Amino acid sequence: MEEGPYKYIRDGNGKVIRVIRIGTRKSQLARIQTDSVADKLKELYPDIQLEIMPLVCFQIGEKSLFTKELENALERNEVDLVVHSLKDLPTTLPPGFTIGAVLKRENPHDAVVLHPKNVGKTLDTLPENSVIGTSSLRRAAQVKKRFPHLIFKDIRGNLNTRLKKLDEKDDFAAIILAAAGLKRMGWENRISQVLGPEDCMYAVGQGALAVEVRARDTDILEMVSLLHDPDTVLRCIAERAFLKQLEGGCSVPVAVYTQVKDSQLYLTGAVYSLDGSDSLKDTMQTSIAASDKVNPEEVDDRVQRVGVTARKVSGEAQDRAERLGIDLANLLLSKGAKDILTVARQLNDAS
Ligand code: DPM
Repeated sequence: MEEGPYKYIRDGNGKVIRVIRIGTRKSQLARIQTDSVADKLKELYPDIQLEIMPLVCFQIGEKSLFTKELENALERNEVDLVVHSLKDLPTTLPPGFTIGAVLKRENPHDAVVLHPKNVGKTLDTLPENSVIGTSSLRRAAQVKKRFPHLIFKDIRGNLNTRLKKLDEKDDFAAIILAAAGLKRMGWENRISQVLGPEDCMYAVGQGALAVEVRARDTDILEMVSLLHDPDTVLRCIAERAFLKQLEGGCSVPVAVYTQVKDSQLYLTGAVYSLDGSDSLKDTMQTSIAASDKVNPEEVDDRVQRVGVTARKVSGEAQDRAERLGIDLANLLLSKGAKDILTVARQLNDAS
Protein backbone atom coordinates (compact mmCIF):
# COMPACT_ATOMS: atom_id res chain seq x y z
CA MET A 1 0.00 0.00 0.00
CA GLU A 2 1.03 3.57 -0.53
CA GLU A 3 2.76 5.63 2.12
CA GLY A 4 1.23 8.70 3.62
CA PRO A 5 -1.51 9.75 5.96
CA TYR A 6 -4.46 8.66 3.86
CA LYS A 7 -6.34 5.39 3.85
CA TYR A 8 -6.11 3.13 0.79
CA ILE A 9 -7.66 -0.20 -0.16
CA ARG A 10 -7.39 -2.53 -3.16
CA ASP A 11 -10.44 -2.77 -5.37
CA GLY A 12 -11.63 -6.05 -6.98
CA ASN A 13 -8.93 -5.80 -9.67
CA GLY A 14 -6.13 -5.28 -7.19
CA LYS A 15 -5.92 -1.59 -7.97
CA VAL A 16 -5.03 0.68 -5.05
CA ILE A 17 -7.65 3.35 -4.43
CA ARG A 18 -7.98 5.99 -1.78
CA VAL A 19 -10.84 5.75 0.69
CA ILE A 20 -12.61 9.06 1.22
CA ARG A 21 -13.60 9.37 4.85
CA ILE A 22 -16.39 11.74 5.85
CA GLY A 23 -16.64 12.87 9.45
CA THR A 24 -20.01 13.61 10.98
CA ARG A 25 -21.57 14.40 14.30
CA LYS A 26 -24.06 11.88 15.62
CA SER A 27 -27.21 13.99 15.66
CA GLN A 28 -29.93 12.95 13.23
CA LEU A 29 -29.69 16.24 11.31
CA ALA A 30 -25.89 15.93 11.01
CA ARG A 31 -26.23 12.35 9.71
CA ILE A 32 -28.90 13.33 7.17
CA GLN A 33 -26.79 16.26 5.93
CA THR A 34 -23.67 14.12 5.66
CA ASP A 35 -25.52 11.33 3.84
CA SER A 36 -26.92 13.79 1.30
CA VAL A 37 -23.42 15.05 0.47
CA ALA A 38 -22.11 11.46 0.31
CA ASP A 39 -24.91 10.58 -2.13
CA LYS A 40 -24.02 13.53 -4.37
CA LEU A 41 -20.33 12.53 -4.37
CA LYS A 42 -21.29 8.94 -5.28
CA GLU A 43 -23.37 10.26 -8.17
CA LEU A 44 -20.49 12.39 -9.47
CA TYR A 45 -17.81 9.75 -8.86
CA PRO A 46 -19.38 6.27 -8.98
CA ASP A 47 -16.02 4.58 -8.40
CA ILE A 48 -14.98 6.24 -5.17
CA GLN A 49 -14.94 4.42 -1.85
CA LEU A 50 -16.69 6.43 0.84
CA GLU A 51 -16.68 5.80 4.55
CA ILE A 52 -18.83 7.77 6.97
CA MET A 53 -17.29 8.14 10.41
CA PRO A 54 -19.54 9.33 13.24
CA LEU A 55 -17.43 11.34 15.67
CA VAL A 56 -18.20 11.91 19.29
CA CYS A 57 -18.41 15.65 19.85
CA PHE A 58 -18.74 17.26 23.18
CA GLN A 59 -20.97 20.24 23.09
CA ILE A 60 -20.22 22.22 26.22
CA GLY A 61 -22.26 25.35 25.79
CA GLU A 62 -19.88 26.96 23.32
CA LYS A 63 -21.04 26.34 19.80
CA SER A 64 -17.59 26.42 18.25
CA LEU A 65 -16.56 23.31 20.19
CA PHE A 66 -18.47 20.93 18.03
CA THR A 67 -17.02 22.26 14.78
CA LYS A 68 -13.62 22.09 16.45
CA GLU A 69 -13.87 18.36 17.21
CA LEU A 70 -14.51 17.73 13.53
CA GLU A 71 -11.60 19.97 12.56
CA ASN A 72 -9.31 18.07 14.93
CA ALA A 73 -10.21 14.84 13.14
CA LEU A 74 -9.53 16.54 9.80
CA GLU A 75 -6.19 17.83 11.02
CA ARG A 76 -5.13 14.39 12.22
CA ASN A 77 -6.09 12.93 8.81
CA GLU A 78 -8.68 10.70 10.48
CA VAL A 79 -11.24 12.05 8.06
CA ASP A 80 -10.92 13.84 4.70
CA LEU A 81 -13.99 16.03 4.70
CA VAL A 82 -16.72 17.15 7.05
CA VAL A 83 -20.19 18.47 6.31
CA HIS A 84 -21.57 21.44 8.24
CA SER A 85 -24.47 23.82 8.05
CA LEU A 86 -22.69 26.81 6.55
CA LYS A 87 -24.31 29.12 9.08
CA ASP A 88 -22.46 27.36 11.90
CA LEU A 89 -19.03 28.04 10.39
CA PRO A 90 -17.19 31.24 11.38
CA THR A 91 -16.33 33.75 8.66
CA THR A 92 -12.63 33.09 9.32
CA LEU A 93 -11.62 29.43 9.62
CA PRO A 94 -8.60 28.29 11.60
CA PRO A 95 -5.45 28.13 9.42
CA GLY A 96 -5.16 24.96 7.35
CA PHE A 97 -8.87 24.55 6.67
CA THR A 98 -11.13 25.76 3.91
CA ILE A 99 -14.71 25.41 2.75
CA GLY A 100 -14.25 23.46 -0.47
CA ALA A 101 -17.91 23.34 -1.44
CA VAL A 102 -21.12 25.22 -0.74
CA LEU A 103 -24.09 23.22 -1.99
CA LYS A 104 -27.27 24.54 -3.54
CA ARG A 105 -29.24 26.30 -0.91
CA GLU A 106 -32.50 24.95 0.47
CA ASN A 107 -35.23 27.37 1.47
CA PRO A 108 -33.15 29.82 3.56
CA HIS A 109 -36.10 31.27 5.50
CA ASP A 110 -37.25 30.69 9.04
CA ALA A 111 -40.45 28.83 9.78
CA VAL A 112 -43.01 28.75 12.56
CA VAL A 113 -43.89 25.42 14.18
CA LEU A 114 -47.01 25.66 16.32
CA HIS A 115 -47.95 23.79 19.47
CA PRO A 116 -50.67 21.33 18.33
CA LYS A 117 -53.28 23.26 20.32
CA ASN A 118 -52.62 26.37 18.21
CA VAL A 119 -52.95 24.80 14.78
CA GLY A 120 -54.58 27.21 12.38
CA LYS A 121 -53.03 30.28 14.01
CA THR A 122 -50.23 32.53 12.73
CA LEU A 123 -47.77 34.74 14.62
CA ASP A 124 -50.23 37.55 13.98
CA THR A 125 -53.27 35.77 15.41
CA LEU A 126 -51.63 34.07 18.40
CA PRO A 127 -53.06 35.52 21.65
CA GLU A 128 -51.39 38.38 23.53
CA ASN A 129 -48.31 37.25 25.52
CA SER A 130 -47.96 33.92 23.72
CA VAL A 131 -44.49 32.49 24.34
CA ILE A 132 -42.32 31.83 21.29
CA GLY A 133 -39.31 29.53 21.70
CA THR A 134 -36.01 30.50 20.09
CA SER A 135 -32.45 31.08 21.28
CA SER A 136 -31.67 33.13 18.20
CA LEU A 137 -31.24 36.82 19.03
CA ARG A 138 -31.74 37.51 15.34
CA ARG A 139 -35.16 35.85 15.24
CA ALA A 140 -36.33 37.29 18.56
CA ALA A 141 -35.34 40.87 17.63
CA GLN A 142 -37.04 40.85 14.26
CA VAL A 143 -40.19 39.03 15.27
CA LYS A 144 -40.60 41.13 18.42
CA LYS A 145 -40.36 44.28 16.32
CA ARG A 146 -43.02 43.01 13.95
CA PHE A 147 -45.30 41.23 16.45
CA PRO A 148 -44.99 43.15 19.75
CA HIS A 149 -47.75 41.09 21.41
CA LEU A 150 -45.44 38.03 21.59
CA ILE A 151 -42.93 37.01 24.28
CA PHE A 152 -39.66 35.19 23.59
CA LYS A 153 -37.97 32.48 25.64
CA ASP A 154 -34.87 30.39 25.07
CA ILE A 155 -35.26 26.85 23.82
CA ARG A 156 -32.16 24.68 23.44
CA GLY A 157 -31.11 21.26 22.21
CA ASN A 158 -31.15 19.59 18.82
CA LEU A 159 -34.21 19.65 16.59
CA ASN A 160 -35.67 16.42 18.03
CA THR A 161 -35.39 17.79 21.57
CA ARG A 162 -36.98 21.09 20.63
CA LEU A 163 -40.00 19.57 18.91
CA LYS A 164 -40.50 17.33 21.92
CA LYS A 165 -40.31 20.28 24.30
CA LEU A 166 -42.88 22.09 22.16
CA ASP A 167 -45.35 19.23 21.81
CA GLU A 168 -45.15 17.53 25.18
CA LYS A 169 -45.19 20.56 27.45
CA ASP A 170 -47.19 23.71 27.67
CA ASP A 171 -44.23 26.11 27.79
CA PHE A 172 -44.33 27.39 24.23
CA ALA A 173 -47.13 28.47 21.90
CA ALA A 174 -44.77 28.03 18.95
CA ILE A 175 -41.10 27.77 18.08
CA ILE A 176 -39.16 29.24 15.17
CA LEU A 177 -36.65 27.12 13.28
CA ALA A 178 -34.90 27.16 9.92
CA ALA A 179 -37.18 25.73 7.22
CA ALA A 180 -34.16 23.92 5.75
CA GLY A 181 -33.45 21.85 8.86
CA LEU A 182 -37.12 20.92 9.23
CA LYS A 183 -37.26 19.87 5.60
CA ARG A 184 -34.13 17.73 5.87
CA MET A 185 -35.58 15.99 8.92
CA GLY A 186 -38.79 15.26 7.02
CA TRP A 187 -40.84 17.53 9.24
CA GLU A 188 -42.04 19.93 6.56
CA ASN A 189 -45.61 19.08 7.52
CA ARG A 190 -45.05 20.83 10.87
CA ILE A 191 -44.34 24.17 9.17
CA SER A 192 -47.37 26.41 9.61
CA GLN A 193 -45.84 29.59 8.27
CA VAL A 194 -42.64 30.47 6.39
CA LEU A 195 -41.39 33.91 7.38
CA GLY A 196 -40.65 36.20 4.44
CA PRO A 197 -37.99 38.92 4.58
CA GLU A 198 -40.51 41.52 5.76
CA ASP A 199 -41.13 39.44 8.92
CA CYS A 200 -37.71 37.89 9.55
CA MET A 201 -34.58 37.90 7.41
CA TYR A 202 -32.36 34.87 7.70
CA ALA A 203 -28.93 34.16 9.18
CA VAL A 204 -25.79 34.41 7.07
CA GLY A 205 -25.39 31.13 5.18
CA GLN A 206 -28.68 29.67 6.42
CA GLY A 207 -30.02 26.73 4.41
CA ALA A 208 -26.72 25.92 2.67
CA LEU A 209 -24.47 22.94 3.43
CA ALA A 210 -20.71 23.41 3.44
CA VAL A 211 -17.94 20.86 2.98
CA GLU A 212 -14.85 21.64 5.02
CA VAL A 213 -11.50 20.14 3.96
CA ARG A 214 -7.78 20.53 4.62
CA ALA A 215 -6.77 23.60 2.59
CA ARG A 216 -3.73 21.82 1.17
CA ASP A 217 -5.38 18.53 0.27
CA THR A 218 -5.65 19.41 -3.42
CA ASP A 219 -7.07 16.02 -4.45
CA ILE A 220 -10.03 16.32 -2.12
CA LEU A 221 -10.44 20.03 -2.83
CA GLU A 222 -10.61 19.26 -6.54
CA MET A 223 -13.07 16.43 -5.96
CA VAL A 224 -15.54 18.38 -3.81
CA SER A 225 -15.30 21.54 -5.94
CA LEU A 226 -17.89 20.09 -8.34
CA LEU A 227 -20.44 20.26 -5.52
CA HIS A 228 -20.39 24.07 -5.50
CA ASP A 229 -23.59 25.79 -6.58
CA PRO A 230 -22.34 29.07 -8.15
CA ASP A 231 -25.32 31.26 -7.20
CA THR A 232 -25.32 29.94 -3.64
CA VAL A 233 -21.55 30.47 -3.25
CA LEU A 234 -21.76 34.05 -4.47
CA ARG A 235 -24.72 34.85 -2.22
CA CYS A 236 -22.99 33.29 0.77
CA ILE A 237 -19.66 35.03 0.09
CA ALA A 238 -21.53 38.37 0.09
CA GLU A 239 -23.40 37.46 3.29
CA ARG A 240 -20.27 36.23 5.07
CA ALA A 241 -18.26 39.29 4.01
CA PHE A 242 -21.07 41.47 5.39
CA LEU A 243 -20.98 39.66 8.75
CA LYS A 244 -17.19 39.67 8.90
CA GLN A 245 -16.92 43.38 8.17
CA LEU A 246 -19.47 44.08 10.92
CA GLU A 247 -17.33 41.94 13.23
CA GLY A 248 -20.47 40.02 14.06
CA GLY A 249 -20.36 36.43 15.23
CA CYS A 250 -23.12 33.88 15.51
CA SER A 251 -24.41 35.56 18.64
CA VAL A 252 -25.39 39.01 17.41
CA PRO A 253 -28.67 40.09 15.83
CA VAL A 254 -27.50 40.32 12.21
CA ALA A 255 -29.75 39.22 9.35
CA VAL A 256 -29.55 39.07 5.57
CA TYR A 257 -31.61 38.49 2.46
CA THR A 258 -29.99 37.85 -0.95
CA GLN A 259 -31.20 37.28 -4.48
CA VAL A 260 -29.63 36.63 -7.87
CA LYS A 261 -31.56 38.04 -10.83
CA ASP A 262 -30.28 38.76 -14.36
CA SER A 263 -26.62 38.50 -13.34
CA GLN A 264 -27.19 40.94 -10.48
CA LEU A 265 -26.56 39.99 -6.89
CA TYR A 266 -28.77 41.82 -4.37
CA LEU A 267 -27.85 41.90 -0.70
CA THR A 268 -30.09 43.26 2.03
CA GLY A 269 -28.48 43.32 5.46
CA ALA A 270 -29.63 44.50 8.84
CA VAL A 271 -28.57 44.81 12.46
CA TYR A 272 -30.97 44.98 15.41
CA SER A 273 -31.03 45.86 19.07
CA LEU A 274 -32.14 42.89 21.21
CA ASP A 275 -35.79 43.98 21.30
CA GLY A 276 -35.77 45.10 17.67
CA SER A 277 -36.68 48.68 18.59
CA ASP A 278 -33.44 49.97 17.10
CA SER A 279 -32.33 48.75 13.68
CA LEU A 280 -30.46 49.61 10.51
CA LYS A 281 -31.20 48.00 7.18
CA ASP A 282 -30.12 48.66 3.62
CA THR A 283 -29.80 46.99 0.23
CA MET A 284 -27.02 47.12 -2.35
CA GLN A 285 -26.40 45.26 -5.59
CA THR A 286 -23.56 44.33 -7.88
CA SER A 287 -23.10 42.67 -11.25
CA ILE A 288 -21.85 39.10 -11.10
CA ALA A 289 -21.65 38.66 -14.87
CA ALA A 290 -18.30 36.93 -15.33
CA SER A 291 -16.00 38.21 -18.01
CA ASP A 292 -13.10 36.09 -16.84
CA LYS A 293 -12.85 32.58 -18.22
CA VAL A 294 -12.10 30.21 -15.40
CA ASN A 295 -8.92 28.40 -16.26
CA PRO A 296 -8.26 25.69 -13.70
CA GLU A 297 -4.51 25.72 -14.48
CA GLU A 298 -4.23 29.31 -13.40
CA VAL A 299 -6.42 29.22 -10.36
CA ASP A 300 -4.58 29.36 -7.09
CA ASP A 301 -6.00 26.94 -4.53
CA ARG A 302 -4.74 29.09 -1.72
CA VAL A 303 -7.19 31.84 -2.63
CA GLN A 304 -9.84 31.91 0.07
CA ARG A 305 -12.65 34.38 0.40
CA VAL A 306 -14.30 34.52 3.81
CA GLY A 307 -13.18 30.93 4.31
CA VAL A 308 -14.40 29.64 0.94
CA THR A 309 -12.32 28.16 -1.91
CA ALA A 310 -14.31 28.00 -5.18
CA ARG A 311 -11.91 27.52 -8.04
CA LYS A 312 -14.59 26.66 -10.60
CA VAL A 313 -16.54 29.85 -9.98
CA SER A 314 -15.41 33.12 -11.59
CA GLY A 315 -12.87 34.81 -9.34
CA GLU A 316 -14.04 38.18 -10.56
CA ALA A 317 -17.63 37.43 -9.55
CA GLN A 318 -16.44 36.20 -6.14
CA ASP A 319 -14.43 39.38 -5.64
CA ARG A 320 -17.48 41.47 -6.44
CA ALA A 321 -19.68 39.47 -4.10
CA GLU A 322 -17.16 39.92 -1.29
CA ARG A 323 -16.89 43.65 -2.07
CA LEU A 324 -20.69 43.95 -1.95
CA GLY A 325 -20.80 42.51 1.56
CA ILE A 326 -18.00 44.78 2.76
CA ASP A 327 -19.56 47.87 1.16
CA LEU A 328 -22.98 47.22 2.68
CA ALA A 329 -21.45 46.63 6.10
CA ASN A 330 -19.47 49.88 5.81
CA LEU A 331 -22.66 51.72 4.87
CA LEU A 332 -24.43 50.44 8.00
CA LEU A 333 -21.34 51.10 10.12
CA SER A 334 -21.33 54.70 8.91
CA LYS A 335 -24.92 54.99 10.19
CA GLY A 336 -24.11 53.62 13.65
CA ALA A 337 -24.33 49.81 13.34
CA LYS A 338 -21.37 49.37 15.66
CA ASP A 339 -23.20 50.96 18.59
CA ILE A 340 -26.30 48.83 18.07
CA LEU A 341 -24.23 45.63 17.99
CA THR A 342 -22.02 46.59 20.93
CA VAL A 343 -25.01 47.29 23.15
CA ALA A 344 -26.74 44.08 22.01
CA ARG A 345 -23.62 42.06 22.76
CA GLN A 346 -23.16 43.62 26.22
CA LEU A 347 -26.79 43.12 27.21
CA ASN A 348 -26.74 39.56 25.98
CA ASP A 349 -23.48 38.72 27.75
CA ALA A 350 -24.88 40.21 30.96
CA SER A 351 -28.11 38.20 30.86
C1 DPM B 1 -26.90 29.54 14.33
C2 DPM B 1 -28.11 30.02 14.84
C3 DPM B 1 -28.92 28.89 15.08
C4 DPM B 1 -28.16 27.73 14.70
C5 DPM B 1 -28.43 31.48 15.10
C6 DPM B 1 -29.49 32.06 14.15
C7 DPM B 1 -30.28 28.89 15.67
C8 DPM B 1 -30.23 28.82 17.19
C9 DPM B 1 -31.59 28.73 17.82
C10 DPM B 1 -25.73 30.34 13.90
N1 DPM B 1 -26.93 28.18 14.27
O1 DPM B 1 -30.01 31.41 13.23
O2 DPM B 1 -29.83 33.25 14.31
O3 DPM B 1 -32.64 28.62 17.16
O4 DPM B 1 -31.62 28.73 19.05
C11 DPM B 1 -28.67 25.65 13.35
C12 DPM B 1 -29.82 25.09 12.69
C13 DPM B 1 -29.38 24.69 11.41
C14 DPM B 1 -28.04 24.96 11.34
C15 DPM B 1 -31.18 24.97 13.25
C16 DPM B 1 -32.07 26.19 13.04
C17 DPM B 1 -30.19 24.02 10.31
C18 DPM B 1 -30.49 24.96 9.14
C19 DPM B 1 -29.33 25.24 8.21
C20 DPM B 1 -28.56 26.27 14.74
N2 DPM B 1 -27.62 25.51 12.53
O5 DPM B 1 -31.59 27.31 12.82
O6 DPM B 1 -33.31 26.02 13.15
O7 DPM B 1 -28.62 24.31 7.79
O8 DPM B 1 -29.14 26.42 7.89
